[in-house]
Amino acid sequence: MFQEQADMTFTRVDTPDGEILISSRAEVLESDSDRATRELMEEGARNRRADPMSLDSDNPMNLDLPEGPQPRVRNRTHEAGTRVMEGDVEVNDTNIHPWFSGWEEYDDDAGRVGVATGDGRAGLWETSDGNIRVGASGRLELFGAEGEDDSGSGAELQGLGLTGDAWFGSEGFNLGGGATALGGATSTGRSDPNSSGDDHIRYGGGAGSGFGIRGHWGDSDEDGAAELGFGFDAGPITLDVTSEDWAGAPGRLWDRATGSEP
Ligand SMILES: [Ca+2]
Ligand SMILES: [Ca+2]
Repeated sequence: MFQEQADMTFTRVDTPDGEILISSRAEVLESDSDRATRELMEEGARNRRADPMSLDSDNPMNLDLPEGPQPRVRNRTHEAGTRVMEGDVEVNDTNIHPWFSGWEEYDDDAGRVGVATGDGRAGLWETSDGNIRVGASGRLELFGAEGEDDSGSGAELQGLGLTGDAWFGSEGFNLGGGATALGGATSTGRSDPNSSGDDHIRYGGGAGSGFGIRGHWGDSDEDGAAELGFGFDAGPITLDVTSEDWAGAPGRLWDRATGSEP
């Protein structure tokens, strides 16, 4: 519904010839939204006068929009919650990210569980941990679950999955791919920001085949001591080992095995 108000003004004018003229003038009172629209159009007109060549069909008003395509707010790896039958291809100025979820429960801290999931990345992107990666990675799976506690101990399970990675990042690199009918891995270790002697091991296997090599040099507990290590997939076997202090690792492993860990 559109409402308009007007002020009417009547003016009497006595001419030198003795005539009396009555003039009337109607002034339409502008609503807030009308004023905003008028100001927008005036700004567009000013900009077009200042730079006539800059007019384009995406921005006919020629307003001062930020440069380039804008990243979408919704980002699957940065948002906790439940998703049922969702999918999209997100594109921003550094990467393309196609994904779909049949059903998925995702939590940045606790982990995720999903049925029918596809997730791809290509370009340059930031992970939910704040690491920067360049390259490509992809994953298609009918069932997948993974979880990890604060210490870095956790478990993962995958059923009917395909993965591929070719990326280099601030926390390591990953090159390889594989197909899994049913596979799982478990991890144990310590991740303590008050200790620069943490170790971590992840190992697993299953019915499947893949080949991959990985390097690790991230600092996930942000204590200034990088967790250096390596990993590989060979056929049905997967293994990753990292340590903040490889020289002291044998002693700590001995302490842990004998139950004398401090
Ligand atoms: Ca540490
Ligand atoms: Ca560290």
